[in-house]
Amino acid sequence: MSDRLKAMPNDLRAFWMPFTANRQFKQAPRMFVSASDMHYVTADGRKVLDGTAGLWCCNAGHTRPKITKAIQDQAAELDYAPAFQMGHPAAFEAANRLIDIAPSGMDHVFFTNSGSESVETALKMALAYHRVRGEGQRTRLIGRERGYHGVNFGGISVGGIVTNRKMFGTLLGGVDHLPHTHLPEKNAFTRGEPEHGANLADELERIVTLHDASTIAAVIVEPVAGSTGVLIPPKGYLQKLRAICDKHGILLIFDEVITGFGRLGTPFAADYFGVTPDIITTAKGVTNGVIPMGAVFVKGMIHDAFMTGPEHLIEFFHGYTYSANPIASAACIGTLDTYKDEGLLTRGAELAPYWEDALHSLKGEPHVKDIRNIGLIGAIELEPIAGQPTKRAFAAFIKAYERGALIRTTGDIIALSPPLIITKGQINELIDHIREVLRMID
Ligand code: PXG
Ligand code: PLP
Repeated sequence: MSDRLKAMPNDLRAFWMPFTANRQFKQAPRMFVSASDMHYVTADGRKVLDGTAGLWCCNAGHTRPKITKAIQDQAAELDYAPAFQMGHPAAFEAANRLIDIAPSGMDHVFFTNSGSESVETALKMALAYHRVRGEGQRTRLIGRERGYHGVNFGGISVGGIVTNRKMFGTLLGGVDHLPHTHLPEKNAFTRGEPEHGANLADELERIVTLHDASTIAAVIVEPVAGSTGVLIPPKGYLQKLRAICDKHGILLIFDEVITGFGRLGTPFAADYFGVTPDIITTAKGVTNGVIPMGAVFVKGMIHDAFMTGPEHLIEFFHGYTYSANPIASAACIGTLDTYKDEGLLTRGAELAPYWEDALHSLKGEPHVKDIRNIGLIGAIELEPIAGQPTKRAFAAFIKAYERGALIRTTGDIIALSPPLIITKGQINELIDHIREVLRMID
């Protein structure tokens, strides 16, 4: 990298940063200038252990050679090709490689550029699917409280995060929400899937009764809710959702933007829970976070329902300028090669018991009121400072960064999702940083 890009910029005003306290950041900027494997390097030359795989996306760690080379080679060979009515080989190769690792039956892929776009794509597919089959009255979409499905209008409508919704008008109509499954009184400090709460899936029956099944197109949930603090589904809950959807002809969409690509120790959360949805939305890990790309996986029956009518007509009026961009497609292939070479899609399963013990060793440390874990995901929920929610966890984030560990906080919850290449020694290091931080903060 050029020295110019490694230097601190002299003016931070122009860039309006996403999901950031801009004024606070610009007073004391935290800047990464390089990265490799499990570490970032800051502008002042410190190494920071990555406890969050960037933003849950760098599952293979940083600046991995096969991915870098794939991108470099592709950029020099074919930089861009029109995405509509034209193709290029890497796009088809990437799609084929993706369905090889997808749950059986998910045999077509639609490319997008982010998780948010994958969600919009899946919701539109669900509506159009019913319409092409002659059930165009199925227009309702069901999401869940505390769900995160990106930031576009469909996603925030089915999503359940108040701050992401309240400023933006009336959103999509015809949306209803399941209750979230977070029951701390009953399930605090559970290791893995909690015992209590499967009955919350029955709320879907209530919603179906209220609106009538014939009006409902799809249910969308994260198998494990990530953004709102790692809410793990109660045992049997997802199976129940699947059964209710089947009973009423409703499509089930799993939003696997975080859980996809090995995060739970299986390729997808659908594999982990043994529940196959009709559509899976992904992004992040599809290219190891290196180049924007998302992928929506669909069952054959959905794809095939569109493949009727005159063959010269476009079947699905949807797509992005950068759907299956050549460089993103190459990054995807390089990423899947890396996952395969290093067994990363299942490595989480080997590490999960060690990870679980390390996380739960924080029980009893100051402020800790719950600890949750599944695969290589963890959450440490802190008691908020009275009247100042989020402040305690944010203080932990800053202290951890200063000590040399990147963690992520949402509300007063510390969320962890390290790259799947983490070693046991690095797990200890990460947890020890957090232990020290918890003892330091107010
Ligand atoms: N669905 C789910 C389940 C997600 O977790 C999105 C959709 C949107 O993806 P894009 O690529 O449009 O950001 C996400 C993204 C966090 C955090 O710290 C989580 C996400 C993004 C950034 C931060 O919890 N999830
Ligand atoms: N806005 C305008 C004016 C456009 O011409 C286009 C695409 O051609 C878009 C938005 C959509 O952009 P994208 O395909 O990158 O999502």
